[in-house]
This record gives sequence, structure tokens and C-alpha cells, in this order.
Amino acid sequence: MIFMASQTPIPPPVAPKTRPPEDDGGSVVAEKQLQRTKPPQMYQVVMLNDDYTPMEFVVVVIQEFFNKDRETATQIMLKIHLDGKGICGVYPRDIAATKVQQVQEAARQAGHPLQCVSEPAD
Ligand code: TYC
Repeated sequence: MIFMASQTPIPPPVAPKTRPPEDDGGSVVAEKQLQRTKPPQMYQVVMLNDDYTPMEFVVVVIQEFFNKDRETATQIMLKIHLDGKGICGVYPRDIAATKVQQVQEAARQAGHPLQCVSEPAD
């Protein structure tokens, strides 16, 4: 092969004969990793009381969107009715935002003023 002076062939890289010290040559070592990442901030979906939304509608919404049984949903509804607000569930941010939208859309379709919000949980 003829090479021009400006095209000196570069030899291919040669594999090292010895392994780096951190390479155990393929044996498996189980090590517990230190937890370096914080768990994500969770958000609570808070439902607000109003004077017009029927209690039964609120109970059904809590059952349907927050996966509560009828008894638990009724207790949450009564707490909201008495205290002005109550937590329906705690979720990662995007899921909490979706729950809020679902409740708002169900209330809008039914013509009720039911409101809920999501906020960082402690
Ligand atoms: N206060 C409503 C009523 O007496 C019932 C209600 C409960 C409304 C909870 C909203 O988030 C709510 N009909």
C-alpha cells in the first residue's frame, strides 16, 4: 500500500493486557446502593365544601376517582361537609393534577359547583 506523507496510518487501539483494578473480570457482586435520590414530593387532593353539591354526588365522586369504598367515601364527604375541606388522596404531582381535572369535569357535566385542588403534602 502506498501512503502519502500527510496520511500516516494510525495503528488500531490495542486492548490492555491487564484489567483495571475495579474490574473483577465478570464475577457478580451484589452490593446495596446508597439511596441518593429523594422520593418525589407528593400532592394531596383536597376537596372543598359548598352549599349546593348533593352529598350523594360527592360520595360517588370520591368512590370513583379516589378508589374508596362507600363507607370511607361517606366519612370523607361528611368531614368535608363539617370542616369545609378534606383530603381525598395523596399522589405524585401529575396524578394528583389528573384527579383534580377528572373531578372538575364530572362536576361540570353534572352542573354542580364542586371544587377540589391539589397541594404539596408535608
Ligand atoms: N355541603 C353539601 C350539602 O350539604 C355537601 C357537600 C359535601 C358538598 C362535600 C361538597 O365537597 C363537598 N349538600
